[in-house]
Amino acid sequence: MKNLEKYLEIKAEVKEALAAGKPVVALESTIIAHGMPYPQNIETALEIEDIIRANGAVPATIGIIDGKIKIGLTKEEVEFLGESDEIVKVSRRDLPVVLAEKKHGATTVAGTMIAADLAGIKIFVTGGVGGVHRGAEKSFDVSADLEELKKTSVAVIAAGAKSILDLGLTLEKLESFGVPVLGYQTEELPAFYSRHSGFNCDYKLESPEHTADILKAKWELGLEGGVLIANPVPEADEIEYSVINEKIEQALAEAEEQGISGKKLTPFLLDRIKEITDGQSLETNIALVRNNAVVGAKIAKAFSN
Ligand code: PSU
Ligand code: MN
Repeated sequence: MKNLEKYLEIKAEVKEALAAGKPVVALESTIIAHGMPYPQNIETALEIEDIIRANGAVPATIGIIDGKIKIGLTKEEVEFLGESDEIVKVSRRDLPVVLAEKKHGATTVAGTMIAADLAGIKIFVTGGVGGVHRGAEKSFDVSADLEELKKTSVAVIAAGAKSILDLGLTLEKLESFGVPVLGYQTEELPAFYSRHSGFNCDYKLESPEHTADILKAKWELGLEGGVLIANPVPEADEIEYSVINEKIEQALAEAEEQGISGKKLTPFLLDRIKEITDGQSLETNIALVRNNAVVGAKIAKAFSN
């Protein structure tokens, strides 16, 4: 690729691991800048890196500083993205502008998949992916994350999709796009805060090795595109679907009243749900990301063998 170094900087530790074929796990930064409040955003981001390390892989948190995509942020850079109000939420359409104008950016699932793929990282851990929003038949609000899963060959480990989305329509889109939705030791699609959604995954993953075999089969065949690995929140940390659904409906109604749409919608909903649940949704969010980090590191290890 032409001039890649102009736009991309890989941290030494990550570069060495990639060169040696060691397991590396990509992490996103929208969750830091726009998905969680300060200071839990920074604490969680740093803790997740430690969890990845403790499970035998090298973490690469991805973000944009001064118009450069950083594959592996320093602690100071994570803190900066978590503290500043000047961070652009960067999906595919935002990337060229933020790089050319030398701005700071936090990458979404789509933005992080693009960057990870450019760096040669195949395994990516996050909390939740974007999808088809409820009411999308009117608003047309479908996350660019889904289009990215269609074309970019990175495996995304998430706790399913949040019920701020229309899960049924999200699954239909992923099916059309040829994206396997794989339940990690579950048949049911988890719904982020809750382990249950009433929808099924396409297939059940038994182990990290089983997962790695499927990823290899897909990409060695040249079947381009991502895979969604849905890993349910631990039972002790879940919020029952019926309980959280009521809060979500309240937050959605407020968003509509206030005319909130586009890239602001997901952060608004996350923040309101946290307030409405007295912080309980944030606790659950942190717990599920931790759990995804453990599973993601194990999958990265199996995949690199
Ligand atoms: N879901 C969460 N937390 C998040 C996001 C989603 O529970 O922080 C972020 C991710 O970065 C995801 C993005 O890629 O929101 C989707 O935004 P949108 O719906 O605007 O595409
Ligand atoms: Mn959207």
